[in-house]
Amino acid sequence: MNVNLIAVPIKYGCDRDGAQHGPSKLRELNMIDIFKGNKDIYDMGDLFIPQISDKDKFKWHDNMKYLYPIRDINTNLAHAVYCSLQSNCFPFIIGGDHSLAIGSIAGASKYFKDMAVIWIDAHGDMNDFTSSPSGNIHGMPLAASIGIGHYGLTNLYHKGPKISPNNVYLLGARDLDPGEKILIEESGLNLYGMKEINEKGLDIVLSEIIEKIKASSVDGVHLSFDIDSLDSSLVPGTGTPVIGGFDLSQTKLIFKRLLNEKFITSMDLVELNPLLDDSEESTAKLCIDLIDYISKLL
Ligand code: DIR
Ligand code: MN
Ligand code: MN
Ligand code: MN
Repeated sequence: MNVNLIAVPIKYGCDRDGAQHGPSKLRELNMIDIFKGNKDIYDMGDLFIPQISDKDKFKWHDNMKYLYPIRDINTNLAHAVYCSLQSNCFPFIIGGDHSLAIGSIAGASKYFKDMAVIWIDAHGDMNDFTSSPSGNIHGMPLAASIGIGHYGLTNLYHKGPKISPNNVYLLGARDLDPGEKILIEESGLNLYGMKEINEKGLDIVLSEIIEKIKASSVDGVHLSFDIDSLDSSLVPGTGTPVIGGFDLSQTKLIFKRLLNEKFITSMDLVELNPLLDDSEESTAKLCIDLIDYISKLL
């Protein structure tokens, strides 16, 4: 399978300077050559991100920062992902912040009849503009994809909900906002929080997810990977690190088990912030290590 690398240097969803430099840092550390060592890839370049002044962040909504720029960027991303799938390629989207998953999922869900999403994250990303404590849209993409939130995001690229909550698997969550917990509960999505993973064992949880997906009628699976799902000690270079996350071998186990099934049809890797990274650039290097590992399995 040929990979389409689509880089999205966006920070508007996290409202934190540095997230826009994720793609350039990974390019500097030879991401493309590492991909090429494992797969045939087309580097589709960086998606265009317009410059918006800080002062304008609430111009479009009073609790959603940079709403219309994020909507427009994601509409373009959605089309890039859709075109990539149409040409029988695997879209691999590099962030940038997690708001870009709205576009990835909008594009992929137009191509597939019925799609599952595996969301690996310390957070739920299930806020809407009423529950969000921050106004940051990177805390809202999963909600938007199932049809909760502002119409500008829920109707992005094609009308209506992109995925159904019973086809959503949220893995690794350990920092949920109060309103977000209610939305998760009401939606009925499949939640595998860190507490449950530690009790049951990751391998067993992964088997459960794999069985459920295989038993469902989906024809595509999007994997959305937020690097803050890893333990905070391993990812200083991300905007919202949380203790009690996956270690490196657990992370690799997740990719190995899921990618070995050959049902994953697109993926995101998001939330690297090189400006927050340590002097060894350990978070960026960890991303490179994961990209090498993942691309061997695609
Ligand atoms: C928080 C943080 N729940 C918010 N979300 C993050 O702002 O909505 N998601 N960091 O990855
Ligand atoms: Mn996230
Ligand atoms: Mn569809
Ligand atoms: Mn997160």
